[in-house]
Amino acid sequence: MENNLYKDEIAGFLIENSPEDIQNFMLELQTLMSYYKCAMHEIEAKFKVLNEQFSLQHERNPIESIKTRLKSFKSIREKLQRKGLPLTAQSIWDNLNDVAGIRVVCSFIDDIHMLGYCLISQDDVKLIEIKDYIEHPKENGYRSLHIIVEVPIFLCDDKRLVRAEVQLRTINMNSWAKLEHRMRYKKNLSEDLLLRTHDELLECAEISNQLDLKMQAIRNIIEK
Ligand code: 0O2
Repeated sequence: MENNLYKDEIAGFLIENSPEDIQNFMLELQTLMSYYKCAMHEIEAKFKVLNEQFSLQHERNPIESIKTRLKSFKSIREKLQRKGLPLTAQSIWDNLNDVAGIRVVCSFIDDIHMLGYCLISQDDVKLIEIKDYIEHPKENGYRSLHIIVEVPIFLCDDKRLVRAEVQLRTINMNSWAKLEHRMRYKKNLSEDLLLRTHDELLECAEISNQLDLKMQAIRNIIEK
């Protein structure tokens, strides 16, 4: 893990704190982040195994790509602030479920729920929460399956249970979300611009969903 992770951001933000406090916070944060990083590796490995096994049995890979990310310090700070919670390592550990993020992009809609189910059925994975934005898309058209899980990571002399957010999407859902994220999500756009782009983006999400459903139907025909 990089020693300088978040260093400048933290020093800039905790400007009124003593150098010792900042140093301690950074050390705690670094330990925490290394746990989150290990949890991401564990979960990524689980999906790679599932992909491998599925390709042996069905001669195709259900996973197009897997990406992992640690939440940025800015994002952590803003989320805690929004929830009225203190910015401490303990508070991050207790309250945030998405510091470790794993995004799994799947070939077909059915693969999403199949892979999600396989993950939460594993006996070292504890399901914390599911948000199914595929069954229930967000009002802007955002679709993805979000699963918060807790997995063990094994250290030399200890074991930690670490929470992480898994996002499962199709290629089309991912393209839409990436572009919407770049253009609109959490951007300070004017009310007018938000209004003017809302319906267009929603329409794009619907078209993208139609494509997913058609592709799924074609695959079902081929596999019968
Ligand atoms: P980033 O930059 O992707 O890391 P909660 O955790 O329940 O308090 P939260 O965080 O809104 O509330 O949870 P939710 O609904 O599970 O959404 C978390 C993540 O889903 C976001 O992460 C995005 O990655 C993605 N997401 C949710 N809604 C949208 C959306 O409308 N458009 C796009 N493009 N992505 C979305 P972060 O941490 O907010 O941002």
